Amino acid sequence: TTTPSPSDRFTFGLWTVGWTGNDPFGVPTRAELDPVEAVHRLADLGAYGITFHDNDLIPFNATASEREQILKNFRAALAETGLKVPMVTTNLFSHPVFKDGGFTSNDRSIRRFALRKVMANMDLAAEMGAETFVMWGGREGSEYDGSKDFAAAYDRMKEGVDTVAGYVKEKGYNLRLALEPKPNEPRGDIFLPTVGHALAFINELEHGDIVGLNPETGHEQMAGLNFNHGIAQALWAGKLFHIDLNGQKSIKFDQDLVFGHGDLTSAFFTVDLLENGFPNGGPHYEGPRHFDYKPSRTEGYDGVWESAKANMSMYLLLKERALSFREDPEVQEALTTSGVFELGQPTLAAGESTADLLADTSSFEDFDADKAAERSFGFVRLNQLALEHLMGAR
Ligand code: 3MF
Ligand code: MG
Ligand code: MG
Ligand code: MG
Repeated sequence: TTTPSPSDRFTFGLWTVGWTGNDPFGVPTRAELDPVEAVHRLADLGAYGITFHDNDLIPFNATASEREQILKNFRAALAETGLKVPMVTTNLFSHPVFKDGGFTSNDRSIRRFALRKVMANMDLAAEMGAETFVMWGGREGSEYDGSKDFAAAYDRMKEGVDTVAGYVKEKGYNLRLALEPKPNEPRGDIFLPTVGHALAFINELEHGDIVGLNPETGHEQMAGLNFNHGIAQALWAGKLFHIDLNGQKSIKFDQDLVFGHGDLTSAFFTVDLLENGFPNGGPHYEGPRHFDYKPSRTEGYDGVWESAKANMSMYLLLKERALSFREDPEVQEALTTSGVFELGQPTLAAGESTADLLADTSSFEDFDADKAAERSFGFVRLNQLALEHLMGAR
């Protein structure tokens, strides 16, 4: 079935369906969307939750009483629909004060303001029952290599993330932080440009135990990288805390297309990994299926809701296709022929030492490399089977 229900755990950013279509070359093409309406519409479509940046909901300059009124209406809509808020994130990129970044701005007073803005938003996230707190540092970066001390920038990034992660622990909040890598846009080059960079950074943190990743399909693809390699490494490292699913067609600006409307074959294998896990077992993704896309600015609100539906339909169709792929006995046989299950076997025997390996002449002295090189792995046949399942031909 391609009819979504809350048990599918689909979530949407308020800024996705709420994007009014402004881009660097044009003004909005749609009217503002009331967050209360967004909650109702998404709930009607079968979504599980909604996520937001502080300023998607509460304007930057809102007074305390305006803030209370907005939150009151939003909470009432959540209560009425049962929609959850599993993730909250902070806008450290729209206001001009952040034009040189938040945690890594060259201006110390701006860095202190950014920390306070994030901490205030963590209080809200905890109150909303969110479990994940995403941090996308879109303005943390540079256009000119001489404009910043890169080592100091990473010191300040570490200081910032450790400070707010330490705050979560002090407060006893049930929140984990998820860093979202992106190679560029809006900055010419953004710090922590890929999943790999972010994983290495987390290893340097004091509070890295509660810091993981929120990789986005299009962001890895903008860097020419394979999204599935990225999320697999994050999962393997126990760091896939959250995910931003969308569509991107090759290396260009951040398109934020509907999930599956970019590289469809890659999307098939994303869903296969999220739903079916690794062929040899291992860590499984447990979080929400979060869409971070933009309804094209050619669309009116009819098209906005069609596109929201399309994300969930694409996911469910791909899930159905991925299950049929894994269940096909011919595929299982092809996986075996291709050695996919052999890779799950440790290279050394249990307890085998390097001395034992050296003593095993079959591993080297008597190993016939030319003979082993004759093996045909059958990867093309395996991929053809995947594509036939993807196209519904099987
Ligand atoms: C930008 C993004 C961001 C992040 C968000 C955190 C505006 O390309 O992807 O969306 O996803 O800030 O969730
Ligand atoms: Mg993005
Ligand atoms: Mg994107
Ligand atoms: Mg994103």
